[in-house]
Amino acid sequence: MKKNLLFTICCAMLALGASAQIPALERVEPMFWWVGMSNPNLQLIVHGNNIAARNVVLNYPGVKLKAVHKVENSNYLFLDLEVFSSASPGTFPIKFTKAGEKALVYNYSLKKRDKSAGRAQGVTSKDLIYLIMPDRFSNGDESNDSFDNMREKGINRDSMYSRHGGDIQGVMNHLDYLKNLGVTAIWLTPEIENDEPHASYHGYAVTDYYKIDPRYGTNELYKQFVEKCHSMGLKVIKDLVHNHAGTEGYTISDMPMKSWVHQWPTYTKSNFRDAAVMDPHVSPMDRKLMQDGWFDHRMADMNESNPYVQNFLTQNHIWWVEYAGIDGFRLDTYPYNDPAYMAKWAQDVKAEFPKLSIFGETLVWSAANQAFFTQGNTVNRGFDTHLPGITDGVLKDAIFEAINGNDGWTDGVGRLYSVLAQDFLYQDATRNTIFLDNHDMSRMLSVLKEDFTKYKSAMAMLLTMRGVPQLYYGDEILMKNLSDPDGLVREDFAGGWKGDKDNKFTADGRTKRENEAFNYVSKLANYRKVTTALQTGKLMQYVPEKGIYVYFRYDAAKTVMVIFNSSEKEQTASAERYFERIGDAKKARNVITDEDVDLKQIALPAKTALVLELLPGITH
Ligand SMILES: [Ca+2]
Ligand SMILES: [Ca+2]
Repeated sequence: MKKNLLFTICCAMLALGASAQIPALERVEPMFWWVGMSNPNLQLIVHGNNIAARNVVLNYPGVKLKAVHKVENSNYLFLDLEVFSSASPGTFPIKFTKAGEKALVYNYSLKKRDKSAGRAQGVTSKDLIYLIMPDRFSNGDESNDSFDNMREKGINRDSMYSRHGGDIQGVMNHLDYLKNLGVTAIWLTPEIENDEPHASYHGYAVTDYYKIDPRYGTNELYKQFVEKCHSMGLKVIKDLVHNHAGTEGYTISDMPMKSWVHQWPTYTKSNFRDAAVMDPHVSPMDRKLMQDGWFDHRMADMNESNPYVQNFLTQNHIWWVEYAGIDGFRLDTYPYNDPAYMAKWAQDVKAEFPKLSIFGETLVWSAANQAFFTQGNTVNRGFDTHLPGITDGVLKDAIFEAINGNDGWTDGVGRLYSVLAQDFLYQDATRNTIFLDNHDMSRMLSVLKEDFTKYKSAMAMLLTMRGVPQLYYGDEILMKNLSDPDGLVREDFAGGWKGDKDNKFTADGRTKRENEAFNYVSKLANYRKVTTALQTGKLMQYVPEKGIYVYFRYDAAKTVMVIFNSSEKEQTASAERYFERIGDAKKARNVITDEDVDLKQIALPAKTALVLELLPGITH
């Protein structure tokens, strides 16, 4: 999430008390739960008109109502339950009683956990992630394009700020395409309800934490999507936003208590300076502004030190994993959150789902800044974040610098070499998600000035480097544009809508150049899929010389050499210098062309990266 992507519409500071009349019992969340979770405690949030004036009655074997909390706003009750492992799955009434009035009843269900293999299996460096903005990928169901009871109505594909009609069904219709490309995991930008009046398509202003946006589908369809992905060997990552919530959600428009969100006398935005989180010389006010300032007028900053907020968010996230079986979480705007809460959150989630993978968005400017947020770095902090990985934007910039820049101590390939040397900062850099672009930044092809050779070199590095590689939808068919504004990098995938002139999902609908790009990415991605050296192998890199940069990925099974000529001229390289990894190999196979390459004389066209699998040497 980038700070400048939204309309900024003034709104007064939030106060308690909704203007609109709410039903006597509007909702109970989580709306159901499971028996046998590792944490037996469950806190229900109950919203209803003056619900606090009622008593709560709950009788079910194995479930104890430990406490009923009344808070500032009488439209809320918080119920602390303990669900013992002895409880049987089933449904029981929770009664809200008041003398002289009919009791209100919510039938609460405790379900049996689904422990089938393949659920919540984690996304690792063995995977290749494909990031999709669902509104802009494919419209698989025209009947859900617009709803009269939602604030933003209609679709308009000519406007980059409007909804375009893409949905979960559209993604489901193209899983074969993704599978063929070599993708193994799908990350959708938030598909949760965003019932905001403007630019709601991006999904980062949640208004209902427990509901897939009807314009994307239903909760049931989302679950089916995950199950279908799993049946095809694909994993699913869910995008979570802890830091802020859309101002139209019920917990914001009718807050339980003033301290639900960070309150300021007048609208106060974040200073967007992650350095203030880690700076030993920091001004306390600067740090407060960074963490407690608002991201946008329409995105209320959650007060994550409030225990009710903590329970509300954490339980919601656990609910989605157990409900749908998703495999990983991407955490939006990670540095803006309360660090202590996020550490606790990660531990609570991992206690329930040990294999689930988690990576945090850290749009920061140095490896040290990124590494600060990761697991195992306790310097100057006194606690561990328990965050396994981050989005490695620093490596992205270094790859672009290696390709676009000129070789120097810290420029050109020298930058990439230095940034990788800084992996000592991480407990395990292979847990970082690596990428060349996403929905918040310029598309890679445009950053590389639409140079096709550079495009291939960048893709070669992305798919052979340490970490969990992530593609952004359409990069494989040469979608382009600079992110100015964001909408330009969120264009529709051609062929995703009925009646589209071109269908880039098929080879016939792509140009020759687009097919060349697709085939290049697909060949490397599918090679990566069967090459453990690229997934979990070690990395060894060499000091660049004459603008030539070389690294190896290797394990007991294979050695893959990546050699990149960053200069503007063709060069010839000999592999002798790399004897530690070459051993007695004389030849290698070019993974893209399948041609044999003589390692004594490797021809390197300008700005080209070769991916070479070493062929075993002949021993006498
Ligand atoms: Ca639709
Ligand atoms: Ca915050």
